[in-house]
Amino acid sequence: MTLVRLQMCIDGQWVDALSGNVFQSLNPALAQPWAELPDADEADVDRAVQAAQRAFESQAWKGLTATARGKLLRRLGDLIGENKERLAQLESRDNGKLIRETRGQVSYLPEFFHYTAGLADKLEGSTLPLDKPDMFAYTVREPMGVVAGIIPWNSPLYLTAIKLAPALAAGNTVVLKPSEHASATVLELARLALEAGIPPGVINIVTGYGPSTGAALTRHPLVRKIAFTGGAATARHVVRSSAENFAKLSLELGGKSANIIFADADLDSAVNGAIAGIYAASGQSCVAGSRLLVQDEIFDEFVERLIERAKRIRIGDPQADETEMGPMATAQQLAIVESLVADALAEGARLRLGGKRPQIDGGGWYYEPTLFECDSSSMNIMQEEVFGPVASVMRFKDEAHALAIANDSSFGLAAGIWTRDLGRAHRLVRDIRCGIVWVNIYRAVSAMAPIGGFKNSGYGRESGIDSVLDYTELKTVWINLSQEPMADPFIMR
Ligand code: TXE
Repeated sequence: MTLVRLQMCIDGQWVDALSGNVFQSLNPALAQPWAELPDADEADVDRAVQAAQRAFESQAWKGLTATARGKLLRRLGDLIGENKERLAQLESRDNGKLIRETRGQVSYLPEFFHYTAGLADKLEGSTLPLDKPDMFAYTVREPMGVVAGIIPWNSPLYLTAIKLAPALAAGNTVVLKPSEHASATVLELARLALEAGIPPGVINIVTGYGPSTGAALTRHPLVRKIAFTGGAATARHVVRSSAENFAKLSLELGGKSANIIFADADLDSAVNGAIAGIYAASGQSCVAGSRLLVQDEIFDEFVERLIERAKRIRIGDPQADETEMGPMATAQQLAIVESLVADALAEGARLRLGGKRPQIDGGGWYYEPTLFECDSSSMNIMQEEVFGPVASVMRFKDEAHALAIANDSSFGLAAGIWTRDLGRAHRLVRDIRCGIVWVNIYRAVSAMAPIGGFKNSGYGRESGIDSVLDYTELKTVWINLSQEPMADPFIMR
């Protein structure tokens, strides 16, 4: 099969790596390479960062009013909308995500650009009510400079959009490093950005592996901010790299989110919420509701209904309209899932569903929807992120018990609460230690709603107004209003 040859985007040009080295991107449904991309090294990364720095200082970008920047972002959002089917198909092919899901995500993508476009000219400073009558002081929000975006493979377009849109709205320039497993749609975004009129050099994409290309980018001395989404082990490398020049960081690192179902919940909704939480996106979602906590009284009925629905999930070709669950995006991820399932069996978790690869033609990296029943929250399968279609379910007695299990995690990204009792919902919302809580819904997202975690799920927030502020520096300006000359500093008064 002939491979599609892709190039990376530096300074508005489509280029190969200076070394000429390439790597392959694989189609997860077939476990076959479909594209070849430049394998960027330190010299390529330096070229991209230098281009971003030049663009940052250029009149073509810096000279634009914030309103004009907002218009460019709005145009980019429109172009994404016009190209949504092509982008959805491409992402599905590149990372094995269901076409239904990529269509849904890409259709909503313009909203992120439109929303942040509107914020571009509303990044106001403030005047300060000083305790010094002869002084006037105010603050100004300024862009930071070159932003590095490190993107994972699970939702490349969405996870790029929530970094790119606020970074550009605030007037920064960016260098993005998509995952070596799924770079194609991020490259397409750069093409659309150029078409929208965003000046060359404002968005640069370098393709390649994490420890080489990614590390070269995160330790580059001109990078002022790093927005990272990925795993905790990699995040530790990124944090160390950022220490070189104290680049500001935001980290979104996944979780082991509790989805808590009380006996008074609408069970049909709760089953759908549990399925959406863990089997949608084949469980490869940072907010996956991978710990199902179910109240004693309804435990058996709930688990039975969940298994009955999960058994009917249609696994197969992610690009077919009828498919409900596609493959794992990478062979490595499939290996992680298999190894954590083996550990769970060894530690005595009871396998209620799945636990193996299904028989699917084509040789892709498929895994069955899997459910373990657990007796203790300290079991590995209740603590470790699987990042696959593997849920653990555990009973609880009452609200206090549910809360204790929910908070017994090193992660703190998200939680779901299913109940008709308003007081209980609010008590749990208050006491659960995590960044997103959904009540009687799961996995809802919006351009206006911040996403981010507590504890080992990382820090910083993406989406929403605060995410744009996170891409700015705050400058404080002092003006002396006095008509008197400034006093001699060595004469104490
Ligand atoms: O992620 P990595 P991996 C979790 C999930 C998964 C685990 C490992 O549990 O099983 O992480 O996945 C780049 N310097 N999540 O190994 O390594 C890499 O090239 C700079 C949760 O695929 O974190 C890619 O672009 N960059 C998550 C990006 O980091 C480096 C999504 C993410 O890859 C680098 C994905 C380095 N030294 C995985 N090494 C979520 N929060 O949604 C790698 N990279």
